[in-house]
Amino acid sequence: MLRFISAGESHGESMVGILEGLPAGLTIDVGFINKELARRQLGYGRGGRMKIEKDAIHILSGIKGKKTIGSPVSFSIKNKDFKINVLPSVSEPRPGHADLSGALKYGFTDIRCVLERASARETVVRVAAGSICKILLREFGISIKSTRISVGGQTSFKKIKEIIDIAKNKGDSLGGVFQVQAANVPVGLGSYVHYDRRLDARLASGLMSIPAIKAVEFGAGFESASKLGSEIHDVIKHSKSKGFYRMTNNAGGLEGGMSNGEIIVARCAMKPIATLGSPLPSVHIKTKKQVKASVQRSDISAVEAAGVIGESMMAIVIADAFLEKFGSDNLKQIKKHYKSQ
Ligand code: EPS
Repeated sequence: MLRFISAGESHGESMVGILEGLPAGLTIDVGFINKELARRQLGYGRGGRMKIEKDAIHILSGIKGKKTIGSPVSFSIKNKDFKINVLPSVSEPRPGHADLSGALKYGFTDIRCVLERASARETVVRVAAGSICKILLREFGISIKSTRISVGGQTSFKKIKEIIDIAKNKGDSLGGVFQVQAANVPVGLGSYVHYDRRLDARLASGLMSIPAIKAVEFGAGFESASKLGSEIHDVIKHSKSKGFYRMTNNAGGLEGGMSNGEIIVARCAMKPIATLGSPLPSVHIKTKKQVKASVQRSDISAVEAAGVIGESMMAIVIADAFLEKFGSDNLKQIKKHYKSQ
């Protein structure tokens, strides 16, 4: 079993991760991890923080030379904007953010205690862990990529830039839709026997856990609900070169909670970022008087970055399911198991 845990506050000293359950003998390419971290920082509409940070992984354990040794891989990513102890307290919860529910849950009157951890800065750790999982998966030809489908309902980059600029000038924000897909995933990852072993459920959970994601669908997803069975189910074929395959991929590579050998396709809907330059009405956490929500430095839109994070969550979940099926303690053995399928 692959386990992953993160720690760190947005303006704390460092973001930290532990990835446990990797086989021994995997060569870790730090340059690749840093490139993936840089991809998470990109996209039109990002805020000032991305100009401050140049995220880079510092591996602390689990690797000797360049290879994994089976022990937990722990790592940190420094926050250049480390200033948590001098930042002012926050009393005006932002609608759409973790601010209010988080403060009520933990009994805080300073919302900063919530927003520091609820920040999307945490996703830098997911991308670091996800890129390590991608390194494992590419040993078996599995590749994962993402595409921005739309921002604020627009699909052309020209229009997207325009509406992001307008939103920025108005002190507003935008969400969007991105797609994540995994190619060359072998048949039978996940399982139909229990709810918590289903690959679709595990992928949905991983993707839904990305901050601001409000919907996840696979393949034809919501559209399939209005179709006939004969229109939507992917006809099965067989050829000598391809083996079993499907004529279409409305199932998004997932049937019965398992990978079916086709490309796994997920789409995620991201709500607009909760911090607004022209804030919505809110209520002061102590006085209970009507106020404007707090304004924190933030992105206007971050759909492309969310796509990179989606790739990472998909990589972590698929790597876990892959190790379940072919797993063992070292890469050589896994390759033997994989070949013998
Ligand atoms: C982010 C870091 C944050 C925000 C943004 C994404 O840093 P700061 O709060 O210092 O600007 O830019 O986070 C949010 C949108 C959020 O709601 O917290 C990052 O590293 O991606």
